[in-house]
Amino acid sequence: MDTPLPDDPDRRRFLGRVGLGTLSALLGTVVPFGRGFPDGLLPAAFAAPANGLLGKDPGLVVLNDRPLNAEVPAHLLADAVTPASRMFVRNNGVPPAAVDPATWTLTIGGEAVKAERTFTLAELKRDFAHHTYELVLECGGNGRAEFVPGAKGNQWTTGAVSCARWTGVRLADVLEAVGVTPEAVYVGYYGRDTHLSGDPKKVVISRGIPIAKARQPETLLAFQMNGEDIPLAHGAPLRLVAGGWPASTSGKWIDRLVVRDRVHDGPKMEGQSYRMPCKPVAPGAEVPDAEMCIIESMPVKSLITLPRSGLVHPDPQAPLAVAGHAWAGERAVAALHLSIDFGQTWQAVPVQAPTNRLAWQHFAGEVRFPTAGYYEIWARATDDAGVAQPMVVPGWNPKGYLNNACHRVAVRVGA
Ligand SMILES: Nc1nc2c(c(=O)[nH]1)N[C@H]1C(S)=C(S)[C@@H](COP(=O)(O)O)O[C@H]1N2
Ligand SMILES: [Mo]
Repeated sequence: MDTPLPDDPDRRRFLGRVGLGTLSALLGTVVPFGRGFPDGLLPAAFAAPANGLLGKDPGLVVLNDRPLNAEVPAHLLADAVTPASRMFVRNNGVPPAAVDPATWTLTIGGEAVKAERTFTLAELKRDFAHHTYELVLECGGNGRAEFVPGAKGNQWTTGAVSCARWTGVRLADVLEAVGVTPEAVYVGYYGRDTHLSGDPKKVVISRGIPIAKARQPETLLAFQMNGEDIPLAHGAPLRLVAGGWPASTSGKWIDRLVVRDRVHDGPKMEGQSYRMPCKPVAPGAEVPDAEMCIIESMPVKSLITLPRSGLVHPDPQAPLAVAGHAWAGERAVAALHLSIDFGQTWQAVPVQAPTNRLAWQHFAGEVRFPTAGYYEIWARATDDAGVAQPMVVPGWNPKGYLNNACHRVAVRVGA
């Protein structure tokens, strides 16, 4: 699928040296004539179909190239386990241009450790048991594009979600080895990306998770994704992975963790970032920071990956196969329903058990259409606490988080 980049002046203004640095980092190779690259020009590798050079499917849609952010059309997310080539990219700053696993270290400090300690990556791999889990990472802003009034930020539609197979050591085991005091409340991360301003002292993003989430068996310090070294774009050589929570809690390129005696207060933990109004507000309302609460587990959601929206289904008599994934943050998905009549009636389709807790679950079924014409297939997942996806965009909020409305695909039945 070709999704050409819109060629507007705003987009072109973003480019220049930082664009090239990112390009070089993502390509994993040098740009020999880089100094001659005209300032303000878009590296052609960011445009479909050439972004295959970046190890990405040409169908990924680049939303911003400084920092690089790209999402994945629903039909390209059909794999049971998301391959690197079909994984969305969300950067808040400039990724490190190169990482050296041989010299990489992770320092664990903060108020609530008995003594600060530094591990080499080799020590982490050698001294702690390895575990592998399939974990859903969904950006808190996935679905933002649908809020009215709109919210600033990347206009994600449905494609800022992945479920890869992560391998690493348990954060809990490493914290145990370091020695954590009873005052521990939160674990914050620091990564080695750099601020868009170019100021080396400015931290791009430093979020984290409560100590209970840090101690869950599935919370990993990961060094592999899908059985290979983590790709640079996704946090090589070491990444915190906290499945089921906003993916912003899964720090990339991490070299420092802090065990805090209070809620971590790094950049993008406070103010309005990754927070929802503690109580529902009217669309467009201004919400004081004190009334914004940190997002924890993500809500129940599903994605139809088959058929691709826009399909022409020539034979009205023939059933149409429908498949996709559903996930529910810390919860499991208990049921999945499809509708072809704009939500008037629903049919249940089977949902597989997850490979492990916090993995997405696959559904597959078929629908039959009574006559030729235009239809929409809607999918609605229900979690194991009985909470279902809303059919329309839920709870407006200032930053456009947590849109878990039913996914819809368009189908024309009949030639
Ligand atoms: N160091 C660092 N970690 C980060 C980010 C970042 O900008 N820098 N972005 C976060 C956000 S907002 C998301 S949604 C996920 C995206 O992960 P991905 O690019 O591997 O899909 O990484 C998170 N971890
Ligand atoms: Mo995100």
